[in-house]
Amino acid sequence: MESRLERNEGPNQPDAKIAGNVAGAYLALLADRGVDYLFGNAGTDFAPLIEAYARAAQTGVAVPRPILATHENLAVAMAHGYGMLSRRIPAVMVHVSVGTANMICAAMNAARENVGILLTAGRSPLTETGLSGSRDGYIHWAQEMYDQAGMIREIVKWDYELRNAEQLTTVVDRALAIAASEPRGPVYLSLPREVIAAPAVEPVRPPARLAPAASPAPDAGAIAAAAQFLAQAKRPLIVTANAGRDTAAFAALAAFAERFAIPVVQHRPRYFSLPSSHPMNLGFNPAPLVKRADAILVLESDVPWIPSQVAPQADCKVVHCGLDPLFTRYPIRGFPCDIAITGSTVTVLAALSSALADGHDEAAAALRRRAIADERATLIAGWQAARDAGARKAPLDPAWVSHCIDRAKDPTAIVLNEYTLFPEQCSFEYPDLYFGSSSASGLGWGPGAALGAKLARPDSEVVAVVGDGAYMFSNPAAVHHASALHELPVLFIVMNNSMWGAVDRSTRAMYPDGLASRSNAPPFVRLGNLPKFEEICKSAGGYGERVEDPAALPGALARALAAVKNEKRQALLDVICGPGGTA
Ligand SMILES: Cc1ncc(C[n+]2csc(CCOP(=O)(O)OP(=O)(O)O)c2C)c(N)n1
Ligand SMILES: [Mg+2]
Repeated sequence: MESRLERNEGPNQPDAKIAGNVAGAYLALLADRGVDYLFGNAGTDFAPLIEAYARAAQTGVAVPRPILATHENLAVAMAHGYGMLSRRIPAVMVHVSVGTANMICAAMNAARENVGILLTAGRSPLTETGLSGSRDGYIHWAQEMYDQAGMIREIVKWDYELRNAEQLTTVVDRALAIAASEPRGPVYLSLPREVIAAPAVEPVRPPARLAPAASPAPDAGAIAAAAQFLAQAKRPLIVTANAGRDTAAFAALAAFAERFAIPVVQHRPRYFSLPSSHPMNLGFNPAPLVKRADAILVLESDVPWIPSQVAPQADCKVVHCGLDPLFTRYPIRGFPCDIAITGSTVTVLAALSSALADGHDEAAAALRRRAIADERATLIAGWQAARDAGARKAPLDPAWVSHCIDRAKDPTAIVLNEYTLFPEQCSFEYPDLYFGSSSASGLGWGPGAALGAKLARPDSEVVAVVGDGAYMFSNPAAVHHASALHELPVLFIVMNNSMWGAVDRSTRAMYPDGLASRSNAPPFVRLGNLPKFEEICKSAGGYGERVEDPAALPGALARALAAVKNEKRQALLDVICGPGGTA
C-alpha cells in the first residue's frame, strides 16, 4: 500500500487539519490502550508530538499525561516505579540515538525485574528535504545511526521502527501485548520524525485485538515430582526474591509455607514475598539454610544463593519455579536444578498444595514448626542486638538508621531500597510495600522510581533509602526538580558514608591481606567532599536536614515526614553513616 509518507502529503493538507498528524493518532491510541503516562525527555524529534499534544488540548481527545524528566535515566526510573506499583504499561519517549544511549542503564534495571514499559525514541529525520519533518538542523546528520535500536536490543523483548501510518495500530498493539506478556519487560519502538509528522490516516481506533499471552499452567508431571521431593524432605526450604511481584502470591506463599511448615528465606528481594512477622520467615541470608536443606524450592529467584560461598548438599533436591525458571536471558546461571517448572507462583503453589495434601504428615510438620520458631527467635534476637549495638554510634550505624526509619514510617508506607536499608530491621506486613533495587543494579534507580511509585499511589507515604553513591547516580537536581514540578512529595533518606562502600568491601573480600586493604585511602572508594545533599533538596523547595547524632534521628524523621505529609513537600535527610551495608 502506498503510504502517506511516499505521497508526500504535508501537514497543510486539508484532512490533516481535521485529523491531525500521526503523532496525535499515536497518542490517542496509547491512551485508548490504557497507557496513562508518557515520561519524556525531548529533542527536535518531539516537534510533531508536541504539536499533537497542543491539538489534543484543543479537541479534548484523551492522551497520556506528559511527564517531563530532565534526564533519561530519571524518565525510565519513574516509569519503572510507576509500572512496578500499577502493573500498567507506561510509555517513555527520549531523543533519538543520544537519548536512547542515556536510558539504557535504567532500561536494564526494568528488564531484569520484568517491568513492562513501552520505551520509544525519535529517529533522526530520514529525508534531507522535501517532507514535513525532513532534516532542518545540523544534528540531524550526526545523530543518525545505522541501527539505533541495536544499542538496546539485547535488553528489550522486542524492537521495531514505525515505518508508516497505516501500520500504527498493529505496531502499538503488538508492542504493548509483548511488554505485558509474562515474563514482562520493556519493548522499544523508534518513531522517525517524518512518519509521525504525516497526516493521520485513521482517526478511529479499532478495538485492541492483540491480547497479552496468558502464562502457561505448571506441568502436572513436574508438579507431582516436585511434591514428592518436598514430601520426603526433612529439612525443606523455600528461597525467593520476587514471588511478591504478583501481589496474590504474597498471600499464597504465606498460606503454603505455614501449612506445610517450610521456612522461607528471601535472598536480595526486589519485591517482598512474605509478611515480616510470618512464622516461617527466616530472614535474608540463605547460606546457613541452604547448607543443611534436603529439598529447596526456588521461587522467582535468579540468584538463590552465592555458589562461591555456599552450596547445597549433593543429594539435596532443587526445584526452580517461575515464569522463566531458568532465567533464559542471563548468559550463565548454573545452579543445580532437578526440576524446573514454568508457571506463576500462585499456580505453582496451588498445584503443589493439592499434590502435597494427600500424604501430608502433620506430626512432622508440627515438629518442624517448633524448630523454625526457635530459629526465628534466635534470628530476631540477633537483629535486635545489632540495632542496639548501633544505637549510639556516630557516624550512624545503618542497622540503627533502618530501625528508626521503620519506627517513623507509616505501617503502609512504600519503601524503595537502593542498597542500604536493612530489611530485617523493618516490618512490611502487606504486599507492595518494599521494593529493592534491580538485580542488574544500575545505580541511580531509587529516587526516580520513588517518584513513579508516588504517581501510582498518590495517597501512600513513599520513602526512598539510598546510599550517597546511589543518590549521586540518580541525577539529584533532575530528581528534585521532577518531584516539585509534578507535585510528587516523597522522603529521600541518604545513608551517607561518603564512599562507594560496596567497592571497598569487594576489594577487601578479594584481597583480605592485600595492600589496598591496609591502605587508608585506596583510590575509587572515598568520595571526599560531597555537596550538602539536603541543600540540593531545599533548593528545589523541599525540606532538608543533615543528621550526625543518632539520638537526633527520630526527631529529624518525624519532621521530614511531617513536611511530606502536611506540606506536600519533598524532603531529604542526609544521614551521616559509618561503613556497613550489604552490597
Ligand atoms: C551504573 C552503575 N555504576 C557503577 C556500579 C558499581 N557499584 C555498585 S555499588 C557501588 C557503590 C554504591 O555506593 P553507595 O550507594 O554510597 O552505597 P555503599 O556501597 O556506600 O553502601 C558502585 C559504584 C553500579 N552498580 N551501577
Ligand atoms: Mg556510600
